[in-house]
Amino acid sequence: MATLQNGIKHLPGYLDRVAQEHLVEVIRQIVAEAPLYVPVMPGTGKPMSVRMTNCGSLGWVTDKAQGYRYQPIHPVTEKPWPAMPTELLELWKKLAGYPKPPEACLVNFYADDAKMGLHQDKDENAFEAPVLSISLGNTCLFRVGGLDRKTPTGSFRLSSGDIVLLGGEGRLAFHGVDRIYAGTSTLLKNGGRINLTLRRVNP
Ligand SMILES: O=C(O)CCC(=O)C(=O)O
Ligand SMILES: [Mn+2]
Repeated sequence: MATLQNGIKHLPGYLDRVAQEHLVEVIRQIVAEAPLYVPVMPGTGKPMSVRMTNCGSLGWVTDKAQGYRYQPIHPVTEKPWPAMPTELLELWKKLAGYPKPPEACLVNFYADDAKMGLHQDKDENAFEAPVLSISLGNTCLFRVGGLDRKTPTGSFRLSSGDIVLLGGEGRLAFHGVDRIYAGTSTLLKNGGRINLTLRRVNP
């Protein structure tokens, strides 16, 4: 395990291939019930390149009019999000060091040309809890900075099965995904990358 700037933790290869394949199957079932949709930026309405869905009692959503927020229903189907799978609850219990379970799991799907700009995860009211991030599929270049957008950033690769914990001082660190490296994993038949982030929203 590597502890990076601000105490951010990187656990390379935490999930073995069997566990990764199982999680992909679990996510396929979630996506069948709660389809991936194209999120748009608040204000401008500019579409993001990542497609999203959620599971858990709350899901992170964004749209032009109401912006970033958590809500209990899918913005397109207007149905409650699928339940948080036990596999994810178990990972949180082992790694998060926080007594309450995560309420939201944001599922991000990156096609090989998708990316995510530098941002903070700050729409939660429970910064004492970490954000636990799981990478599946193609490798990405992940960028992390400090608590200020101007703090110099560093970047490293996240591969399939890696876990990152944004916790402690690093909970509000700026981070983003600069690029996906096509063809670096055989986990997802059509390429791309899945990222799952487990979040506690209420203290
Ligand atoms: O894809 C990743 O590794 C990070 C995703 C992320 O930062 C987010 O969804 O807030
Ligand atoms: Mn984030």
